[in-house]
Amino acid sequence: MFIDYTVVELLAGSGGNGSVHFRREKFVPKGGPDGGDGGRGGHIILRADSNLHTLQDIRYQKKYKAENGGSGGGSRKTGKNGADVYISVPMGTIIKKEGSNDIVADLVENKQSVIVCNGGRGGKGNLRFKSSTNQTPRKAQAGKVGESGKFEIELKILADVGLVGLPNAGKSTLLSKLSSARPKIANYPFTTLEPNLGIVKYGEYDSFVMADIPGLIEGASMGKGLGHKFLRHIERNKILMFLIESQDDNPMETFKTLNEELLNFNPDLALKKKFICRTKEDTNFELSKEWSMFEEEVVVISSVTGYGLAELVSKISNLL
Ligand SMILES: Nc1nc2c(ncn2[C@@H]2O[C@H](COP(=O)(O)OP(=O)(O)OP(=O)(O)O)[C@@H](O)[C@H]2O)c(=O)[nH]1
Ligand SMILES: [Mg+2]
Repeated sequence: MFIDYTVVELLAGSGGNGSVHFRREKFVPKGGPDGGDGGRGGHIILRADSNLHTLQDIRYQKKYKAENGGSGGGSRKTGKNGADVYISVPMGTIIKKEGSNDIVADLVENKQSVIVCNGGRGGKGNLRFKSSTNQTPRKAQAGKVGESGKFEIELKILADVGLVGLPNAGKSTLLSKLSSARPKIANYPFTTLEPNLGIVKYGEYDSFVMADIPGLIEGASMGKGLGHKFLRHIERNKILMFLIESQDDNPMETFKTLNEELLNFNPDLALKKKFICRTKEDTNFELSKEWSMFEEEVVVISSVTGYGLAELVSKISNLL
């Protein structure tokens, strides 16, 4: 299952208490203070893992608590630090404080990590309170409470190219032709129910990431069809590619519909590089490469015959 949103409660560990203790040895009649500091509470840390692609693994665990720090002891013994808790998430994960738009962290690189809740500091032991005027301090500090709170964890896919189109436009078929991804393909609308990612290799060593998003229909940004739930996943694509079938009688209208849904969702999407890809060329040979009524550039392809695919890949690589 593709899970891209969850809310969790995070509690870092509290610091251990400092110790009040005096040195007692047989032949040292008046040993001074030797109480050690408490240990730090465990942090809660989120870490990006390139092997993960959804928040599936963390959807059931709603609460995470890190260990408390140990108390300080006699003989200047410092308490043990509480163990940190690591939560692994996919790249593209954003963390916000619940109900606020302030982004605590945005994990975009593999192994990037961030402390979301800091463990509490350990309290100072009485050894630290010794001074010229107070040789026998009987006070120590309590450990600080760890940070805690409710956080929204949201995944916004990071892809180079996002495929946008009406249901059945041929998005998944294209992705399966260009990458090793194997999304479900069928001749009915809404075959794709969750985003699929594929890596498109070209040249000797180069590649880019393509995201196949469920089909959009008019009203998607208002919640119609499946579209709106997934629109957030094109916000961070570098290029948007609009797929429109060759048999479409009114491609201009289709383009406008798709574009409006995107802009209703997020006006900033207007700033993205975009171009149009007429699909299923094999079903309408009238379409020539040069033909265009759009301001945007147009590429014509057929995923069945392979027509135009090499040109499409080089176009995308040039744009990137
Ligand atoms: N003739 C022909 N058929 C194609 C081509 N590309 C896709 N199709 C067919 O079009 C239908 C829809 O293809 P999909 O790739 O599932 O379309 P989609 O855009 O992913 O559809 P949704 O996931 O429902 O939004 C399938 O029956 C495909 O076999 C093409 O280049 N030529
Ligand atoms: Mg599909």
